[in-house]
Amino acid sequence: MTPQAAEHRATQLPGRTEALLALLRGKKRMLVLTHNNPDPDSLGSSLGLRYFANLACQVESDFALSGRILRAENQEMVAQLGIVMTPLERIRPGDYDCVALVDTQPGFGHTIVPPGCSVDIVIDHHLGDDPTKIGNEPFRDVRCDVGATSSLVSTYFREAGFVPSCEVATALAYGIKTDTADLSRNVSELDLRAYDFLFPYVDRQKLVAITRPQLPAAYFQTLKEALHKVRRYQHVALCSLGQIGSVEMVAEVADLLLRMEGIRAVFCGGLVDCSYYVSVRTEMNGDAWKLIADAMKGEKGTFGGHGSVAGGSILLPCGDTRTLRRLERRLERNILRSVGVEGANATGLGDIDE
Ligand SMILES: [Mn+2]
Repeated sequence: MTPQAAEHRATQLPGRTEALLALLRGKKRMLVLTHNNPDPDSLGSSLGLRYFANLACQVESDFALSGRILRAENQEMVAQLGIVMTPLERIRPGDYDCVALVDTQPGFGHTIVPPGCSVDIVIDHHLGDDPTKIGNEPFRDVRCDVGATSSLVSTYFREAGFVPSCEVATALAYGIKTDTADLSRNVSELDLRAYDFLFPYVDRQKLVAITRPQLPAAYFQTLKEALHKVRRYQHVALCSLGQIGSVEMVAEVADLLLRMEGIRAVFCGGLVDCSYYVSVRTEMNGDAWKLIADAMKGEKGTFGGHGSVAGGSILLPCGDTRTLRRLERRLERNILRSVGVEGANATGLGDIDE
């Protein structure tokens, strides 16, 4: 459909898509921001929003990267789909007349909005650590019952009658897949409909390449060390990794442990530089947010989550091993109390030494 035709149809569009188009019309250059160390959902939704804004309203855009692209899958996604990113420190806010934040919100701890940027667009599905704080950005589409921000962005395409490119469709579909564990967790009607809409345009070869990338030998070494530190308390698995080299190991170990028979909640943490990162996974009523809130009570940290997945971080004085050990013990105690297995005996995964 031509932009003129879309404009003509705009009065019939459902409210949010229409409001987004109205805001984008007349804008020239948009800056898209997301959280630090973007995950597939934030990469997918930012690519999708940029393509949508260009197709619908000829808005040019840049995507600012803060932090790094961590998991091998995410790096493969960037390579396969040609996702172009500008390091945040090279961004000049004065170059943009529109700022969008996807898969996170202003004020969230793992999110940097450069000084001088006022945010026009927020598209997200997370509950923040203070649900009473609600922003008043000109366009705000925050739906916590939806599994992925990529589903919200796909819905704008569908409702406005635009077709995503195969790269954009693949990115959005992979964003939905990862945030909903292949449409099995945190999944709503809107996610299913978005995935159905995207699927005919998805490059399935690229999608498979992204899902199963090659891994360096060092990855398996780190994984081996991490598995040594796993402790089981009935249906709960804890893994306090201490100091680690790569932050992605925290979430990867958490994902892996939730697949262990009999395990229904996982808490994994590790220190990288001066930040202690935590990941929570649960199948107990799907409320990872409550578990991480309980675990981090009293700590000076930030966290967020939805459904069965949550994550957070706590700043620590650098190089202080005793403070690190104490923090790990406090977090473990809190989580065991929260899931009701306080006082249970711990067992390791077991090997010939134990
Ligand atoms: Mn997400």
